[in-house]
Amino acid sequence: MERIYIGMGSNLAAPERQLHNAVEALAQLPGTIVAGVSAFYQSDSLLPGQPRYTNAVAALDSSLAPLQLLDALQGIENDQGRERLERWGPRTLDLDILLFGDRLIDEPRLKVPHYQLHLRAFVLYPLAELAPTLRLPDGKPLSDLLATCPFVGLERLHPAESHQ
Ligand code: ROI
Repeated sequence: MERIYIGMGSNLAAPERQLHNAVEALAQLPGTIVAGVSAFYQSDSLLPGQPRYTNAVAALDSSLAPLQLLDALQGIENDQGRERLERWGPRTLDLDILLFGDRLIDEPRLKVPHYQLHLRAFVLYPLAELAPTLRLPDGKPLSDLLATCPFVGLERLHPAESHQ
């Protein structure tokens, strides 16, 4: 079993519902346990002209291999109606592998740690809720990344609003 962190995002078709359904689907994956889910956070899209996003992070303990997990995540995205019309387009569900144990993965389909992890407040703050003392595979503490990525424009939803 390895500890894996998944970034989840949605900005279409009832985003909070999409994230809930995603957590349920993650819990059904073979050899996988959902060890925790952060609060949900809303923020403007990094690209103008899109609806606001709801984001969260899930912690998994899984015996799936990285590409098996990637395939499974893409299956969940597709099951929840994801249409790949344009890169960076609005989406019902985005599931990204942020961290996979201490692994460094550099394959055409999968780069881990996620290449924009350090830039995205909507990933770092929910991740820190689940794992405040986490270190990245290079030994850098997550708290260093938080220090250079201000909590700006993020709205943390009350758990009652998130977990409906
Ligand atoms: N913006 C926010 N706030 N959250 C996302 O998950 C997100 N995902 C994207 C782009 C369009 C870059 N912007 C985002 O892919």
